[in-house]
Amino acid sequence: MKVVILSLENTLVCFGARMIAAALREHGDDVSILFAPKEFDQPDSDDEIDRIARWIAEQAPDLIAVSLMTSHMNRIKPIHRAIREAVRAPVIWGGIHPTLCPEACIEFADYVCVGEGERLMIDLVEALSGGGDPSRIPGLWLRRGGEVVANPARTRCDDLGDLPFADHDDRTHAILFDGRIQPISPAIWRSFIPGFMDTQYVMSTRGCPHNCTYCCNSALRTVAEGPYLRRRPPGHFVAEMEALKARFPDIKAFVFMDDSFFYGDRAWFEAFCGLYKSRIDLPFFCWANPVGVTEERIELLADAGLVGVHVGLESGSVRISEDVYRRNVPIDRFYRCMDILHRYRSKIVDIRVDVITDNPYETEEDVAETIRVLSRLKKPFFVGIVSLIFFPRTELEKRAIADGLIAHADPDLYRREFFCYKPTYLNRVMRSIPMTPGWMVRFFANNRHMMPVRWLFYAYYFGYFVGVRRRLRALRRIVQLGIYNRFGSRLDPRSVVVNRVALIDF
Ligand code: B12
Ligand code: SF4
Repeated sequence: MKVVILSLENTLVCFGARMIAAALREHGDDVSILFAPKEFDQPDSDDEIDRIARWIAEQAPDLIAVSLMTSHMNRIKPIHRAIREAVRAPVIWGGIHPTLCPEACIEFADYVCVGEGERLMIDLVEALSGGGDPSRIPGLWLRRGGEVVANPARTRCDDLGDLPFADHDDRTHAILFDGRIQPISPAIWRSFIPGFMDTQYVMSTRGCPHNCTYCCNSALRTVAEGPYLRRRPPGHFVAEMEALKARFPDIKAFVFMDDSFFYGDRAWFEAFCGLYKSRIDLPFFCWANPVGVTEERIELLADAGLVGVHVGLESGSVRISEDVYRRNVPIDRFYRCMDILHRYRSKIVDIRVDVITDNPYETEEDVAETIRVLSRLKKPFFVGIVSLIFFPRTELEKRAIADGLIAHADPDLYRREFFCYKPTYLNRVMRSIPMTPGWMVRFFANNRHMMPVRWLFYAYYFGYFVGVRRRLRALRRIVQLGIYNRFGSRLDPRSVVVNRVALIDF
């Protein structure tokens, strides 16, 4: 069967679309992926929408599959209308948003996939091509006459080692880039990678051992039966990277996108690190919840090539962390995690602490407390600030609806970019932390009610921090990126990574 998959994500990572493509390809289907990456503030022009619909029609698909996050809902509607006008093939929507809000998606699509899609898509393709009846496929929602059929969820796949590797066959992929649909050239690929370093993204797990209220894991774990937290065998995970390295010889680093890479027994880490060192031997980055970061794990991973860890603090206020986010990360565990990472500073060059801001449950004092916690950390480190979005079906969304703060599925909530936090005084103080002495940060936060202190901070912030310093860094970035682009394939991966990290500007 001919299947066209459409992805609207703003990068080319797109694990969901690539996993569906890989499963169908293994099943013997003819699959193409169309990537249509855009930022939220870049609407699609009529011409672009028309090109997407025409390109899909030219492939003469038997089935059209669209992968969606909540934030893509505003973009997909006009595109979907145009596809409907151009092609008669049925349309299935899947991904995190259709999984969490199938009732909203079945108003548009013929089929909606709730949960993991690899096996469901094979069942659907078999039913559609063999004249079978798709109406009993577990996890599938569909419309029959005027009725919606909502099949019970499908049990999660419990052996990730059985799944094929994500699809990277660029010959069957196309991209909407510069207003037209074209093949993915190395130059286009690079323009989607921050810092222009050749990086590939992979995941060893599905699920997360934690259950923070603002995160989709709090909702996802309830949508299907079967084990929630699963990990690929080390050999399967490393073999995928080996295949990627062979296919993209210029790769300089891997990014492990696992929700929380740091969990599980020592045996997994030992086996993984041994294989990774001997077969891949490239720098890698990952994400961590502080409670999973132990000296034992860091020692093994740093030796295997770990160069960057993004640690979730989210809030330094005990009230917000415990009562609102239910993070179960005591502040002393966070400090211990940061101390461990700093002990491996010679190897781990990129330490980033993520915090959530713009939370209506937070008082100014809560934000100031987060700033104080960050101001006490040893430098250098970066702060990644994200603006709280109440994603649908999360525990925090339910609480905010009950408290009358928001309405469920308000499209305006999802139009916002994660990283565009409000330009408040305290958010700016937070942003300045990596480059500002701790005592000065605390002075600005503690005396925030005194006007002269605010003026002093703004003079420092706009004059030096975003003014002179920013321009100097921009200049340095232009020079270094020029060097990477010209000589990148000949440079040592670790030195590229270290230099690239120095260019990150939070
Ligand atoms: C890796 C990751 C990324 C990566 C890659 C995303 C990707 N899709 O590959 C990057 C860094 C690019 C990314 C970006 C963003 N992300 Co993100 N990301 C994740 C993360 C950690 C894992 C997702 C993943 O790839 N899982 C593995 C794959 C295989 O699973 P999957 O995508 O769910 O796909 C399966 C099913 O959903 C289904 N499926 C998927 N597509 C389709 C299509 C069809 C037709 C079918 C049948 C089935 C199907 O089958 C797949 C295989 O089983 C999740 C957290 C999580 N636990 O899900 C957050 C998460 C998805 N991200 C989130 C967000 C908010 C974002 C951003 C919007 C943040 C921002 N910058 O503002 C951006 C997207 C920006 C944009 N404009 O597109 C939210 C989404 C919330 C929501 N309700 O939409 C999540 C859930 C994290 C959270 N806050 O809770 N993300
Ligand atoms: S640790 Fe991170 S990924 Fe896991 S539930 Fe909490 S926020 Fe989500």
